[in-house]
Amino acid sequence: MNRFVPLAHKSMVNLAPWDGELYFVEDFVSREEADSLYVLLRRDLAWREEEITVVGRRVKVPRLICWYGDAGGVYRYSGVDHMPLLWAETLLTLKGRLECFCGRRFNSVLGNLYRDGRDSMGWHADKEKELGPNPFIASLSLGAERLFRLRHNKTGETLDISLTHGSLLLMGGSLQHGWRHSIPKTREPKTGRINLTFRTIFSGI
Ligand SMILES: O=C(O)CCC(=O)C(=O)O
Repeated sequence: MNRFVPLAHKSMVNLAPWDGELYFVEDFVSREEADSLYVLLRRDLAWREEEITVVGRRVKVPRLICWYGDAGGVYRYSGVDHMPLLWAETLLTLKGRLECFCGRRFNSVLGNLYRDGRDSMGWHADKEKELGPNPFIASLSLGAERLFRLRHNKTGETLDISLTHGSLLLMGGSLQHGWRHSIPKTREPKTGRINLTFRTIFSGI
């Protein structure tokens, strides 16, 4: 069983009642650091609009994205191949810190920029074959607080977590098989939010 227990943090509570592991660290980075990371990453990362095909129609993804990582780590989702840009310095530093914290290696990061409350992410699970049998994902949030909603595939039970500025969410074990997750649109006035999901791509799977 590919059960994940963060090496230095065995006391963290698994928030998933079953089928997987979900840990939340509210202040992974301090408010001051989160403020400056947000400004730097919003300005410097290569944010771009993406289009995907949904029932034969081209539609714009409701957020901006960017993809960085080791050379060769191609990742396919929503029918689109994502070729990584080579690591930006700030992302590499964050990756190192997350690797120490989690006791895991990452070789890529997907960035999502939600410009306001109209930007969102639909229901999905991160279980593409390139992520291995039980994907482990470290997800850092910067900027406006947004709701992260999980729904269990069989029972329909939902779990809500408020992803705050500077917080870290860890997803592991069978979570991506038992649950789907989303960032719903909101009518509340929201400023921008950056989310970075550090992942491990297993090439050649
Ligand atoms: O923005 C978030 O916190 C969620 C990101 C996410 O679900 C993903 O990148 O797969």
